[in-house]
Amino acid sequence: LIRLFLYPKLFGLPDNNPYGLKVETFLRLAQIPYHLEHVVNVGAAPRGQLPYLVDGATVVSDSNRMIEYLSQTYQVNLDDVLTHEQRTTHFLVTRMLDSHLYWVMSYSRWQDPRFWPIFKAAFLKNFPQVSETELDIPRKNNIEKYRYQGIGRYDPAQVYESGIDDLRAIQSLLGSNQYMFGDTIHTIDACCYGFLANIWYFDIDTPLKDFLRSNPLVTTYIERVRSRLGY
Ligand SMILES: N[C@@H](CCC(=O)N[C@@H](CS)C(=O)NCC(=O)O)C(=O)O
Repeated sequence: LIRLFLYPKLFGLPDNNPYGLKVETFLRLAQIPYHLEHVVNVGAAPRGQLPYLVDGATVVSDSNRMIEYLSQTYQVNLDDVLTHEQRTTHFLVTRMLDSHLYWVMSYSRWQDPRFWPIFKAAFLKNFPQVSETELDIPRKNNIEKYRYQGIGRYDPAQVYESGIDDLRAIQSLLGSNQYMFGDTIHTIDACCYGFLANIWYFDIDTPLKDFLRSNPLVTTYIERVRSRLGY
């Protein structure tokens, strides 16, 4: 059985981390059996990052490489009919979410003093193995990362505006479709869900969540994807 190593559950989601939730959602949509291993210690992870998966003797890290591996190994046909243009859109959307929106979401949880206490309390409640002081270590590291990445040098309002730009792009591509590419679900929807669900189902009213709240076509889309996942 495939073992997926990921961060802890939160607010009813199998992972509070968008990369892990993306892969978990893909596994569900592809109906590939798996076992979840929730951890916070990244010591055993390739490159010291979660998520990663172990399938027999094979270890795969990086959410997109994992999805590629699973698609090929288990002959997943979710994306068989996509056009070249749709495949390019998938690539660009995934890049935007992974390399930009991720930082804004992470900043809202770990750095923003309005939301950090709520995130911390929820995290500690769900994962009591971790102490409050232990959680201060990733916080400090993350704040340092935001500074080096650059996001930490902007005003909070500017940070959120740049994340809302990403959400607006998703909203625009989705339009009134059922799923990103029309009436049928594809891997891109697992990728979007990993991020959007981690905003929408969090009991933390960040400006990102406020934006989603004012866009019912997007929130209905998130609920529609979730309704296929069985939790
Ligand atoms: N490109 C990777 C990104 C994974 C990643 O950034 N993981 C971060 C948390 S969101 C991590 O585990 N960081 C641990 C650390 O840096 O100590 C993917 O798509 O899976």
